[in-house]
Amino acid sequence: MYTQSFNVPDSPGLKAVPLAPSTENPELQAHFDSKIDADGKIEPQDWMPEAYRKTLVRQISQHAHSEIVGMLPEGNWISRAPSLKRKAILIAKVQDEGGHGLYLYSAAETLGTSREQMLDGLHSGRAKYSSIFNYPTLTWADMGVIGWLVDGAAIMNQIPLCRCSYGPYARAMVRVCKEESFHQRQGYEALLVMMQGTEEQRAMVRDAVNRWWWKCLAMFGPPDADSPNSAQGMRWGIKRISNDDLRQKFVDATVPQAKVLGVTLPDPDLKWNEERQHYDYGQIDWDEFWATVNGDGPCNKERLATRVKAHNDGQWVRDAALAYARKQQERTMKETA
Ligand code: FAQ
Repeated sequence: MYTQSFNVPDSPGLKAVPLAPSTENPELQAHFDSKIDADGKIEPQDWMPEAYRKTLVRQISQHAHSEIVGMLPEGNWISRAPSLKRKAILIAKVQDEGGHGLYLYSAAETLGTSREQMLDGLHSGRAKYSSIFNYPTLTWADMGVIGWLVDGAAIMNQIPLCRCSYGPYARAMVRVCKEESFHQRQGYEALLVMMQGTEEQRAMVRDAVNRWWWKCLAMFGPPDADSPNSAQGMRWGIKRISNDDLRQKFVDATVPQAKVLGVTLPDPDLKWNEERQHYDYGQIDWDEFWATVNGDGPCNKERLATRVKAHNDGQWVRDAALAYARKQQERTMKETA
């Protein structure tokens, strides 16, 4: 549904930033720059500027945290799914999100940061994760809407990341996007079924769409003009399409889907602009977005406390796995001695 060709042109406006001159090693820097300019891939063993490494660790670890915190709003509904079929689908989806977190932590580890460091950043509240997971899931219709809109927005943002300049991140994203595509379709299908059901079910879907629509538009990040990381991220080939351009693509793709579903998106300013060949849409509440990103959303505290508890409760599993690995290593060393 959201498939974008991998050769969609990059956002033009943000590519003009010159590469920052390196004080580290001009020769290696020149080699790095030429690889980026030729749209090549940077691999873990390659030299890279420290700022590039830091930016990637920031973005990939935030992305990983989003995937695992993102398991929580839907995880809450596994025990309340309306049928065995829906329960099996939801369990599979939530497990997939956990898997995405693991690929992404592994990709970030190739940049020299440890999983412990990243998790410490999350658990202490220093690291960010996507704003969208700080909202509550009030009814079963929220499961469908998360699949349709949240996964839909995630795919729109992540397809260009399959072409990201850092090899391990780009490769991880290919599989992630395939799985997100299934997530999006299962959500949309669940909503289609509800819309063909009772009036009560239709009302539930409309209410969920109304609550999630604007939050999903904010997922793409601040407007380009207020996005401190975009220009450099685009120059390095990490980001390929700007926050605003992705948001617009999402709106354009979603409006026809809403029509098929039979729901109205909660925006009186949403209308087709013949001249721009895009939908115009209304103002996003950026104050609410920043309050949520900075820890004051409706569920921030609950989400973080749940993650910290899960981590602490799992300590014995990590201890046991390490003890087992040590034992295996000692045995191998004895056998080879
Ligand atoms: N929430 O300068 P920019 C999913 C922060 S995965 C929180 O534009 P950048 C799957 C940003 O980090 C969803 N913070 O930053 C799923 C930066 O702060 P910093 C996650 C946000 O990096 C579905 C500051 O604002 N996807 O949904 C948000 O160039 C269902 C300034 O922003 C990814 O992480 C936000 N929405 O662009 C799972 C994709 N937006 O770090 C379960 C990878 C911005 O300077 C269930 N990430 N900020 O302190 C990206 O593509 C980029 O990092 C952006 C932000 C586009 C998110």
